[in-house]
Amino acid sequence: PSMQPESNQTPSPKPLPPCPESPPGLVGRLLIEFSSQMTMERVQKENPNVTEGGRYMPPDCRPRWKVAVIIPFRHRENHLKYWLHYLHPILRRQKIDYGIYIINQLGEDTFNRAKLLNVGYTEALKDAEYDCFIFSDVDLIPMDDRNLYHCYDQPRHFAIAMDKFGFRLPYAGYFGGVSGLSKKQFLKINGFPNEYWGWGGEDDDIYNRITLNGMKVSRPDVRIGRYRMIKHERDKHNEPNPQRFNKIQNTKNTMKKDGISSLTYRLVQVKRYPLYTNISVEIGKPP
Ligand code: UDH
Repeated sequence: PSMQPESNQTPSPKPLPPCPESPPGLVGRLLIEFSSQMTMERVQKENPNVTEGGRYMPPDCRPRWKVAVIIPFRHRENHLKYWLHYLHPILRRQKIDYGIYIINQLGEDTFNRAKLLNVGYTEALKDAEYDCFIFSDVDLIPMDDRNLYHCYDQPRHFAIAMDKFGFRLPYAGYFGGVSGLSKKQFLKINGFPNEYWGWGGEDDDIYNRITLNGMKVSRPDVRIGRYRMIKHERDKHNEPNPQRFNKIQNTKNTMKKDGISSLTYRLVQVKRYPLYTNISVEIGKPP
């Protein structure tokens, strides 16, 4: 055998270019409907490139953000199928590096959306070094894929024009439905409040935290920030919280002690499904 000088260095792969600010594969306005039957099998077949636990990374460019999408959840299996059916392809076209986390409140005590979102932030960070967190209700689907699910210079409100509010902001300080904060922005406001049990107020408290800490909310164009909500009745054990009006007057005093710094919960199970990670937790009940 001839002794040929041999290079055992494999050529290093070309570094990927940064992902474009407006990904060329976007389609713009989308047709969103909830009348066709949806099954998890179908949604899995539609999304073969999503890896276990609902993770995806663009193969051809380097995204600026690593995004954890956090969904507060209890007994909404049917909504989740539609959410996954619509959102995985949108996020793929948007060239987002992401993971999907369903934060499932165990038991039948009063629902607590903001506390579940704090749990999602904490648990997602055990998985990967996320630097951007998008918090989405399970029943909200963007109608335009130019509404990019990454983080911005200021905390972002995405769901600014929902069908149920006549495609307008219901009030200037509305921050509900779908929002996004970088890790830095989230820590600056001590995360979200843990003490809003039942429906309402927690999104206004988050809005207060943002402005009290010298930030302001950024929003997409009203033609792009349109959403469809899957129609549903009020859930059991998520009645309107009568304390919410008082509590949102007090954010300035409560935010330093109530937040990600004071979060406690019991993690019961982490389960990786093909299209999402399910995190089941006990978060207690109102005092
Ligand atoms: N959520 C659950 N399970 C629950 C309660 C809430 O998964 O039992 C989650 C879910 O992600 C939902 C989000 O929390 O999208 C927000 O709760 P919500 O959908 O109840 O709040 P929304 O303001 O509706 O959308 C209020 C009730 C409207 C009743 C209208 C009757 N016609």
